[in-house]
Amino acid sequence: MSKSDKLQDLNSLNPADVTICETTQKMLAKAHRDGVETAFDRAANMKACPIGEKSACCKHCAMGPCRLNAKDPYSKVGVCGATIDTIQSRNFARMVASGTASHTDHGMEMLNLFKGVVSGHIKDYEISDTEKLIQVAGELGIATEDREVLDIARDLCAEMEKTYTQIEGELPFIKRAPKKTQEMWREAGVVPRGAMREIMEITTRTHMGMDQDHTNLIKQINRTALADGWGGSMVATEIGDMLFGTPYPVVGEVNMGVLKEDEVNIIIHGHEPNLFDSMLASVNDPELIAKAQASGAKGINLVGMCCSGLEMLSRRGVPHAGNFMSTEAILVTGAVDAMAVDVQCIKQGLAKVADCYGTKLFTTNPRAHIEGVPHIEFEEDYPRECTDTVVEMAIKRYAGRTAPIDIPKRKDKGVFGFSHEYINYMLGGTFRGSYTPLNDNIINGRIRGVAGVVGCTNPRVKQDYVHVELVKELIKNDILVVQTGCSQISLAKAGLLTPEAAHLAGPGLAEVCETVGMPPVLGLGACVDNSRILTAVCNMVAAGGLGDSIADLPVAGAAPEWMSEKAIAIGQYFVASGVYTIFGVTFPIVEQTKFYKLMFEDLEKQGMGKWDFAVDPHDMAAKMIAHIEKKRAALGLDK
Ligand code: XCC
Ligand code: SF4
Repeated sequence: MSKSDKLQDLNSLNPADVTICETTQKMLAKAHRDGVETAFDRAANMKACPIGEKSACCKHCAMGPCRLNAKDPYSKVGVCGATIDTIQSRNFARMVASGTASHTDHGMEMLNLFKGVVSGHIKDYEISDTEKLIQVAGELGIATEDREVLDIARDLCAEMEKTYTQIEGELPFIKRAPKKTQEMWREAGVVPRGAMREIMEITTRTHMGMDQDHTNLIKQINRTALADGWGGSMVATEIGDMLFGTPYPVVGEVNMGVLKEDEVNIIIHGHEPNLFDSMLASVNDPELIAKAQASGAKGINLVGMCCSGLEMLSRRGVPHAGNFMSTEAILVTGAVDAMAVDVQCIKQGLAKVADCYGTKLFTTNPRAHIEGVPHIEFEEDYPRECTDTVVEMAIKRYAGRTAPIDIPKRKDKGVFGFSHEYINYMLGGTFRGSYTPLNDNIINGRIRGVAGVVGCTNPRVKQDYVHVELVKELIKNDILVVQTGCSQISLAKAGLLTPEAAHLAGPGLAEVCETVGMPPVLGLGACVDNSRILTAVCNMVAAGGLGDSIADLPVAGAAPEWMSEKAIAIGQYFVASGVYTIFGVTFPIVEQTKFYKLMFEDLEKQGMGKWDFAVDPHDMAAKMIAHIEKKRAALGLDK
């Protein structure tokens, strides 16, 4: 294709059709003028495969690959005889395996870091929340009275390590769930032992010629997913809090306007908070600041993107430049001097865009290199070696900036950092024994229920649009919304993470928000912090008056623009924990199959939640509201 053909092709995509994010629109238009392609263009040019989209194909062995008919799913079987239900459940299982592996691997890295800090050989980080450490240790049955913090911490490391390595028994954090939920899991045979074991077992059970009954495989799907939510993710969140501090509300700025034309701009994009924390130390180093100034910059401006950015926004108020579908677009500003990435959700396409605009892109994690992108390994024993180098390279790029700079001016403010502890404090007081204000307000109907709206953005739907419309509709109907991940940035850009947004809420929720001074939409952090939602629902059950298992609560979850396997694992652990969960975009199971019915209807009969699907945000809201009202009726509220 010649350059002019390519420009023509790029210009056929109208930015306003693919995103409601004003700054991303501007940068996409600029990218087109510059002849630069992004994932939005590629999505438009790559039609999703209709068979793969519905998960109606299998390539688990060389007798295939086998393609079944997604329109007439029982008309064919694979060469081995595998039915549509076997093929779909195996594919789904592998998505859960990969998603769970991602969060548990992240959690295990956090545990290794924590172990290094506790043993004293890692010196660049320290325990910053001992209160949390003692509380979690106590919860896991570790003696805490009259003991040194480091002693308790050593026992806590050993206990939390079981999350990964235990071969028999139950994951430590299973204890946190309501008794009835735990019993339901035991009865269904889905209590995870250790994440490594579950991921190993699910991988073998999906090999050719293994588990070919979706009603049996679902048990391992649930067990693996639960090892994510109540295992890897929960450990990552809790250790993150112990090391970097438990979040409490902080005002932060989001959107591309957080870049500064006259400063050295550095973006950290990824998932592990340690890289970001060390980068924060580097950019505050007087020597490096002096170097930046010597090169003509006013200073060094550090901003986040995606999940580690959310952790740092929640804990330290570090500005956040945008969510997953803005990571290429932001490079088009020409203002990003360096972007350092670690793990997960790093598009390979970033390399080319960075190259076009002279941004120095670095990978830092041994598990995630990108071909052709320089790698500066981040080592926890000497973290500053990596982060200082990135800063130096960014300063160099600043000094030699050649590309014209075009930073969209828009910045939005929001309140972030609602940990489950803070939600308790704000809306709970003492949550054991008598009802809390949160439960009271749900019981009296001022708040109808709670919805978690989380997850990615995806170029197959208009970026941010589904998130924003859905959340607006929910709060208008007096449903309190809690958020994690990229979704939270969508809503922050729309201004809904501010107390002033209370006027968009229904009268009941608005009254509660105004009394407490809180936004109707609460940002809880990164995707691993979905575990905070699990803990919050446990607290709601413990506070009383709303039934005795998670499945009894008037709550619902949604990932309206999901794209990753991690999102599928998260959805599955919410379903297995008792939460109605609805996804948008597309769903990787053919309707009218037995596996679909199992996921969308039958799990609920076992005391779990269930899956649902809708593309349109208003349909999605209506379904979530209907579910919440159904649960209210079952609890005998509003009589
Ligand atoms: Fe990735 Fe965590 Fe999805 Fe965002 S929400 S696109 S998984 S960065 Ni987690
Ligand atoms: Fe085909 Fe069966 Fe092999 Fe899958 S496992 S590719 S369905 S023959």
